[in-house]
Amino acid sequence: MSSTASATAAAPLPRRPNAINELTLNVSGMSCAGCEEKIRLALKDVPGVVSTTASHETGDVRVELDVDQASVDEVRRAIEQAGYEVRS
Ligand SMILES: [Cu+2]
Repeated sequence: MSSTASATAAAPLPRRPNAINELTLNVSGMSCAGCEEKIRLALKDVPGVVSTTASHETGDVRVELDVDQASVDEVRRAIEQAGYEVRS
């Protein structure tokens, strides 16, 4: 009389909603639409970056990023490597 019933029903994994976060940085040194484009291109290659919106008028760079993959430090470094200064 052996009971081999397994009572370990797999608990449903907690589903992470696509963890995308938005980050806004203030960047100095942008003076025209070409600068905005340069920053967008620089961030395109950073892992986890989903999209970038830059404005040379306000100096704001808004980055949508997948927090599972992206690191804020890498985002800042990419902007600095493109020749701009991240103020905040
Ligand atoms: Cu420019």
